[in-house]
Amino acid sequence: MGKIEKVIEKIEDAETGVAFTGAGVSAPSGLSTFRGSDGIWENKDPRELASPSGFRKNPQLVWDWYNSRRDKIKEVNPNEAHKSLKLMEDYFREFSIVTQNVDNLHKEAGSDEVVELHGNIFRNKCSNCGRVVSEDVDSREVVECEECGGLIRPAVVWFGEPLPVESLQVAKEMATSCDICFIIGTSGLVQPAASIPLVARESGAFLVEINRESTVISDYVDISLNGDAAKILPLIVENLQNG
Ligand code: BJW
Ligand code: ZN
Repeated sequence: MGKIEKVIEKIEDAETGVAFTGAGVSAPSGLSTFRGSDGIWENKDPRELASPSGFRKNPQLVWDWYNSRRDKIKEVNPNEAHKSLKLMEDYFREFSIVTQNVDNLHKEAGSDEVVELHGNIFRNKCSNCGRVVSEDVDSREVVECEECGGLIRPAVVWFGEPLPVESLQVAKEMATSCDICFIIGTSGLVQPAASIPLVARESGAFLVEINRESTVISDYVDISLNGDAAKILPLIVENLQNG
C-alpha cells in the first residue's frame, strides 16, 4: 500500500483530527518561512525583532518590521494547502487547526476551528497594560496606549514570552483526544508549540508529517510525506472525495 493510501485509510477510520501547522503552509501563498536560507531571519537577528527586549531597545524598528510583514500578508491569499484543510473538515466528526502562524490565512480559508498559538499579526496590544487594541492601527509610527501611555505592539508571541494560556490548553486537549494528527510545514524547533504533536503521539494518535524536508519531528511520526503541502494536501482530499 502506498503512503497516501495508508493516510486515506487512517482518515476514514478516524473521528477526530488535528492539523498542527507552521510557516511552510503559507509559503506557497508567497510568504517566507522563518528559518533556512530563504527564511526571513536569514540575515536578521530574531532577538532584535521578536523579543520584548528588542522592542524596548528599538520600538520603531520592530514596528516597521511588523508593518512590512502586514503589508505583505494583506497582498496574499490562502493557497491549496489552507483550502484543502478546510475541506478536510467534512471527513471528521471534529477537525481543528492548531497553528503557529500569525497570518490569519486559515481563518480566511474558512476553517471553523483555528487555535492560534503565537497570536495574530493583525491584532495589537499595549506593551505596558496588556490592553488589546482591536481597531486597525495603521500608523507608520509607534503609537501610545490611550489608557496608560505604554507603547502599542503586535499581539504576537515573542521569544521568552508565555503562549496564551487558554490557546495552549485547548490545543493540548485537542492533541490528547485526536485520532490523527497532521504536522505540516513546521521545523518543530520552537517550544512549547512543538510539543503538541508529541502530546498527540503519547495519547495514541496516528502522526502524519507533510514537509519539504525532514525535521526533528520526522523520527517519531508514522508517515512522512515529503514535498509541497499545497500539492500533497489536495491529493489527499481528492482521494477522499473519490473514495
Ligand atoms: C514546507 C513548505 C511547503 C517550507 N510545504 N513544507 C531550548 C529548548 C527549548 C526551548 C527553548 C530553548 N531555548 C529557548 C527556548 C524557548 C523558546 C524556543 O523554543 N526557542 C528555540 C528556537 C530554541 N521559546 C519561547 O521563547 C516561547 N516562549 C516560552 O518558552 O515561554 C516560557 C515562559 C513561560 C512563562 C513565563 C515566561 C516565559 C515563545 C516562542 C514564540 C515564537 N514566536 C515566533 C514569532 C511570532 C511572531 C512573528 O511572526 O514575528 O513564532 S518565532 C517563529 O517560529 C514564529 C513561528 O510560529 C515559529 C515556528 O516556526 P515554523 O512555523 O516552524 O517555521 P520555520 O521557518 O522554522 O519552518 C518552516 C518549515 O516549513 C520548514 O521545515 C520547511 O521545510 C517547511 N516548508 N515550504 C511543506 N511548501
Ligand atoms: Zn496601556
